Amino acid sequence: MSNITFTMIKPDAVANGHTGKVINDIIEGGFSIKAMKYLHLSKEKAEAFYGIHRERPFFNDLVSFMTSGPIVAAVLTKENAVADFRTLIGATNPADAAEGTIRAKYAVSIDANAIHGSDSDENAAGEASFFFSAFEMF
Ligand code: IDP
Ligand code: MG
Repeated sequence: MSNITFTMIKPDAVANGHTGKVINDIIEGGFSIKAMKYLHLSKEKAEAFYGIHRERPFFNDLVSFMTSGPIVAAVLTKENAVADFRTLIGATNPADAAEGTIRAKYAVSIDANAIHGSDSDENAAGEASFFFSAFEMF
């Protein structure tokens, strides 16, 4: 599964009208969309998705932000997908994100940072199957 990654266009980027531009950047970046959906996360689902961050001080703020509006979830494929997608989106804090990256262009702050990207092949597989059935990713 080293050629897949999982992404979410976060509520800030959707609310600020950046969905189309972000999808365009993803395609121009060489990624193929294997599955995509537009949805509004429940509190329960956001808490489960971010379970690995449960002990971090920003956990409650992260869950309330991620449930504040609709998101776009997608599974992407490309050679070296996880690392290349992290490069395309830029650093967690948009103030540190390299010029031209999705976070540098569209993020508002370290929490409202426009987009999620998986950090390992293992997490990419788990996150993709959290949102999509095997048949939706066919
Ligand atoms: P990543 O999204 O770049 O992988 P993580 O450290 O996995 O960053 O954090 C997950 C998400 O939690 C971030 O994308 C951001 O929305 C939020 N976050 C991370 N660090 C902070 C912080 O210090 N304050 C508030 N929110 C944060
Ligand atoms: Mg992360």
